[in-house]
Amino acid sequence: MLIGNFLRDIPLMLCAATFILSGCAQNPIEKVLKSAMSEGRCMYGHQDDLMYGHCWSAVKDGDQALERSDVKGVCGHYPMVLGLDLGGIETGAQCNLDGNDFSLMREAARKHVARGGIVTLSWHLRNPLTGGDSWDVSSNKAVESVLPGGCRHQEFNGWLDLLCDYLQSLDIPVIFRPWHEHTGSWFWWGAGLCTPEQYNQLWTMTYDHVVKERGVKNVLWAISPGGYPNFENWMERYPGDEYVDIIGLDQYQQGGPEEEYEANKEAFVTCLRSCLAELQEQCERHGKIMALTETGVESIPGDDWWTGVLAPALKGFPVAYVLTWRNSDERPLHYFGTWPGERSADDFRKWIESDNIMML
Ligand code: BMA
Repeated sequence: MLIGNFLRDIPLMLCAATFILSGCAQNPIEKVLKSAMSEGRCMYGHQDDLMYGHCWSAVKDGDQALERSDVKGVCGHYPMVLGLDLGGIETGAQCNLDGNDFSLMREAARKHVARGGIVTLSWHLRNPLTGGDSWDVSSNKAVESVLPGGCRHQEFNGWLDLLCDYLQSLDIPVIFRPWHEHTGSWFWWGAGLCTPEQYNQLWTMTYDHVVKERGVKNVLWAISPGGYPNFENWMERYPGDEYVDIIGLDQYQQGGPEEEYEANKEAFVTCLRSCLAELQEQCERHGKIMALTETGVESIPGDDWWTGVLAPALKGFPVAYVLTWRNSDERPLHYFGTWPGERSADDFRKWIESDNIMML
């Protein structure tokens, strides 16, 4: 069943308004996510949904209306959760790493919340030591360099200040999901590039700067291990319950030709289910919100990904939201959500109807 009516949105809007006016510490998103979990409902999210999509771009067209959405084009509803990325905010750039103008992103975030939705922000920031991007893993000293006593510590505090300026300028409650997929080694803060202590210190230093020093209170903090975490020890890289509100997971199905996709579907469902079971255990133990913070399969090589893969993977887990990654406007095969005319569009509609998925 779709929930898109105005009445349903009033509580979140009122909450957001009260929150903005009072500057109170209670983030209203928390309540909404927790009720979704307890009611066994899941929200759908899509990265950059209002900014651009398959072969169109509000950014390039300077479209301030921000009404277009691939997802809405398919089912008549916006996704409940809008993902945006802050990569580039740390350098004072006008646009993020994917070419999104930060001012337009602010508009999109506010508009989305005014419509009753939830915004989540990831951060693919530059490598502070090498000057490369997030994926520059050429040095295992990058994390160490930004910690107290490190050669980039001062400069990094300046990066955090630019981040805080932007978070404060939003004037809406958001989810912030920094230092993600840290159980893999493809980002400079990844497992192979720093010790668990350094990772945890990176997180607490970020949190203390943002929350305690700068007083940014409009943020729920989400941590998300990624890939196929080694569950024996992944909680070594966890800063502590007082620094985290949501524990998520980023996990993708391998793309490729349809035959391969068909052949590995079942194994992916099994793998994702076993990871979600671990995640659920930790979320329950630590009293945290559970989410599938990133997922998808590039180019969706089958007609039934939503009901045939995602739905069976999620079945029975109290996942507050699931977010599929972006539909690039520039790379026609780099999409993880559906769009009008895309082969799984019918199946997407079926999924949100039959699985009681929350949309706007
Ligand atoms: C990755 C890809 C990149 C993009 C990055 C940050 O998964 O989509 O093209 O720059 O996310 O959005």
